[in-house]
Amino acid sequence: MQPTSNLDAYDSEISAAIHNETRRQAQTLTLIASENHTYPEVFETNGSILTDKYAEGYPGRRYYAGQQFYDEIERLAVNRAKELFRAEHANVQPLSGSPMNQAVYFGLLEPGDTILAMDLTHGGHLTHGAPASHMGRIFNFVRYRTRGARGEIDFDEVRALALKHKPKMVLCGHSSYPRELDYAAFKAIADEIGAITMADVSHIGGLIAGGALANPMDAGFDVLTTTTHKTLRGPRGGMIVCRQPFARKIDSAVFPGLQGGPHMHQVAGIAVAMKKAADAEFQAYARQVLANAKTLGEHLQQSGIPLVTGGTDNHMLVLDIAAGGFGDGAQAQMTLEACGLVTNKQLIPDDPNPPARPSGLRLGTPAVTSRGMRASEVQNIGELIAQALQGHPTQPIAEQVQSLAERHPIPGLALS
Ligand code: DSN
Repeated sequence: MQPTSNLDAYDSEISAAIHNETRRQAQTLTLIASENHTYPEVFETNGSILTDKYAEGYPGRRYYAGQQFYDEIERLAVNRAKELFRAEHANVQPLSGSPMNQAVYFGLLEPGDTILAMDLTHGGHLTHGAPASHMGRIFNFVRYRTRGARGEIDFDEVRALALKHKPKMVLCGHSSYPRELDYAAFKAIADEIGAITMADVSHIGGLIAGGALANPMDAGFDVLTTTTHKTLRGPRGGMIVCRQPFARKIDSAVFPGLQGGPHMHQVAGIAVAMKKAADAEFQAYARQVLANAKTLGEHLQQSGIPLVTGGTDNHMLVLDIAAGGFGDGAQAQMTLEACGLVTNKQLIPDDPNPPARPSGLRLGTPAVTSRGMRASEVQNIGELIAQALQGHPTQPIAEQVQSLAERHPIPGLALS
């Protein structure tokens, strides 16, 4: 039973914005690597009565009455997370990626402790200690970088920094790095100094769940964090899985340490997305996301658009717009958006330009793959991107993008 709605009649401004956004997504192509199209079933959980209730605590240990079905939902989500990521413990309550990572730091470390993490322009995330994030002020972040044309992690540097700074935690993971990570190498270095290992796989969580990329928990990592709305295709949210010795501290750090009542409509949606992710169909989806990214990268390179690291092992591509002579990432983002190709500007390693006008542009294939696109459509997208960056007239490109988008509807999305 779903609530009946009269949003349109009651608040025509908000209703119109939702209709317009629906149309915008339907008629354009989302190429932002961190975005995706979720399932109709997740829209159903997110719009359900579960949004009404407080459920502070954990299954069997809640603070308010009326929790029978919330316990059931959270237990299902936790068990599915443990199975998908082959972990001993899971917490599915983080509201999103930032509180998820903060909970791990606060749960397992003390303020002032050192964390060894990826340099931000080389692909690290804001919560990995950007000066603008509170985490950068509370913890002491030391940075490792990538090297060479292929952008490999410099493990000599990781080890030297680990031995020098003795971090309490070795953190790997990224929001803009198109290569696979060698988890065993991180683990070996962390073991040498007795550090906790944490992998923030927010971008690639779905690709790991779908078996297309390696799982850091299989390499003996202590903690894995992932958002649930990127490659995992669930609702917005975050989750933490870990080895049993870290379970209690992480749970207490999430609640009551950092958050109050979990958003149980999200938790239910996360459970649904993980049921989907356990299916063979999702494994095929994860492989197709990777294949599409490779195809797109090859096409762009053939068109004279250089890629940071020279290619991709995952779902994302980082284009070196400045080196290609196409201006900067901000200009490229605007040019492409005018054509219905929705992307984001991106810093590249050691970028000489500021974040507002960086040298790069980041692309990803999760959302177009969710619309059923494969090699030929992705080649077509590559061609349209190249034409737009090369200054071809906008209108014909925009028409082709819209036509491609409309031939591949967003699953379950009705246009009214
Ligand atoms: N905003 C997300 C991304 O685009 O990578 C991460 O926080």
